[in-house]
Amino acid sequence: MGCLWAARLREKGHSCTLLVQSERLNQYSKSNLVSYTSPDQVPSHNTIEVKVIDSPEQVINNLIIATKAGGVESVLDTLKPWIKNTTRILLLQNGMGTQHQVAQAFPENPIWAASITDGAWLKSPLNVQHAGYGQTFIGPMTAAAEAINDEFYRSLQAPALSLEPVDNIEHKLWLKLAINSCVNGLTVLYRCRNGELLDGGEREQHLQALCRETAQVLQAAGYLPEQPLLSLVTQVAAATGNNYSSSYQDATNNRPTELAWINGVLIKEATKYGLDVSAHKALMRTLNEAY
Ligand code: KPL
Repeated sequence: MGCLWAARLREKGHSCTLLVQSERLNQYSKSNLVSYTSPDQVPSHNTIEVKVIDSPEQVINNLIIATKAGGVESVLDTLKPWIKNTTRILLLQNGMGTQHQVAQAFPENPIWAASITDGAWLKSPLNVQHAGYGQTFIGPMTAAAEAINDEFYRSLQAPALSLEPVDNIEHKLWLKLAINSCVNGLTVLYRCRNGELLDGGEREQHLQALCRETAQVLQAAGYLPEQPLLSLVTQVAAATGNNYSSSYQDATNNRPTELAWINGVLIKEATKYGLDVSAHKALMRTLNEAY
């Protein structure tokens, strides 16, 4: 996602520095070209500055954190000397938890969270394939963000990213979490594409069981969507049928998944309301043992 955003922001003419872990720096070519291929296979290339994360060398004015949820804390620890109270921080993580942690840790900063449905994958370092156009909802997490919301939103526009400001990002994050909690873990369990969960058999029944539990939690938390959750999840699995979910990609590339911030958060929320989420618990147990 970081590469997708960097490529699109550069295309718009924004200056942009990619901060990466030192051990990954040698993967990037000396030309520092970021390549983007649109969903309809139109390529574009832009130069980009790449630096090691612990040496941005100057105070950061605008920071987009595009790591997985599990990486946010250490990124902020590393970058702390370069963050001032006015640094604008945009969080792109899946799931829930990190957004509130960051807002608590930097209460004076303008902080926004995004909920993203674009599909993207890296063909190679700095070479991103935009797999499917999606929607990005962006909403403020702190009062300082609310105060400059319109200006921030206007400055972010970039080609091929469909951005929409929302007042209640929490609602969007919960809805995305709900969909991901039903789809992502199952694609890891059955080692399949999103669409292959709709098999009219065991996988689909498993999906339905997760959806039933998730819908109860959404209802208790006050975030039930207008459309029944099962039909929404089925629609997303079908529309992204050829994609491998982000959790599947993480698991098969031996990276930690974000399921603790997705199903883990759902299970914690269910406990608050005394709701039975045994299908989610069983799924997490199986995956934690397997991965
Ligand atoms: O958001 C996704 C993800 O993979 O994390 C879905 C909607 C499941 C699309 O792949």
